[in-house]
Amino acid sequence: MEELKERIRTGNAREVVSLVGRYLDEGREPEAILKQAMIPAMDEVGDLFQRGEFFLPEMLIAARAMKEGLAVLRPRLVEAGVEPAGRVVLGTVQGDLHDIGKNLVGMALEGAGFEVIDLGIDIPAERFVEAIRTHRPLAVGLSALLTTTMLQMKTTVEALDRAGLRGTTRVLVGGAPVTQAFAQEIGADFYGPDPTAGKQYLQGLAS
Ligand code: B1M
Repeated sequence: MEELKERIRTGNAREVVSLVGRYLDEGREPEAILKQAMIPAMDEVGDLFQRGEFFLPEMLIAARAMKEGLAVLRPRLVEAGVEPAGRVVLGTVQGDLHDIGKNLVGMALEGAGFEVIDLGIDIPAERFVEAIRTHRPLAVGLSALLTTTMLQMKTTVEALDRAGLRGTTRVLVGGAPVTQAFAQEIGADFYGPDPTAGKQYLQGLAS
């Protein structure tokens, strides 16, 4: 599976799709393809990014290759009854249209075997509440890129509190203006400075 890992690391989506298809045709277990090649490859990409050895474009093309490979693999995982690592609702808060960071977080989580329900951008607190009631996720991830909209994270946390959802759903926050101190101040459960940190936190919750 080294070849597949390498193609994900280098972001060669076409080759990733073709290798995943070939491995499946050869009768390899979908779960083994995911857990022995695809997840470790994305873990490595996340580590390289955290260490400053990979930059945004490299991470983006690796994540895209992973996503395309997962699209081929997912139906076979479902057929084989492989359960996701956990479910996460994700979104950029109300008033905020930035989604590049959020999408990276979503891809890192999918790459780690989580089911991601991505609500998109400009999401009001009530829609997060609604989605949590519907999907019963392990956690909700809130992203904000503006100093003005990060205040919507507080509004959202308060709405989750009022709806009585904090006992079952943890709140993960991230985005350029967000800090550990801010996360604490608004009562979020975790501040993720990057997708890998967020993913590791959720892996800890899921295990
Ligand atoms: Co905007 N913008 N923008 N913009 N934009 C910034 C954020 C800004 C810093 C630029 C600047 O002035 N230097 C500034 C904010 C200033 C502030 O609030 N203090 C700004 C502004 C002012 C604006 C507008 C108001 C501009 C205007 O219209 N006058 C406007 C606002 C629109 C709105 O949201 N209502 C606006 C619009 C836009 C575009 C639409 C043009 C575009 C967004 C396109 C898109 O996202 N699809 C855009 C962009 C691209 C940027 C910059 C250039 C890049 C943002 C980005 O994608 N970074 C940005 C300046 C900059 O950062 N250099 C800027 C890359 C991304 C991977 O990083 O999102 O931080 P980031 O995600 C990181 C981590 O933060 C973390 O993981 C990622 C990888 O490490 N992370 C999480 C993110 N979310 C997480 C969630 C987690 C965990 C980790 O858990 C849930």
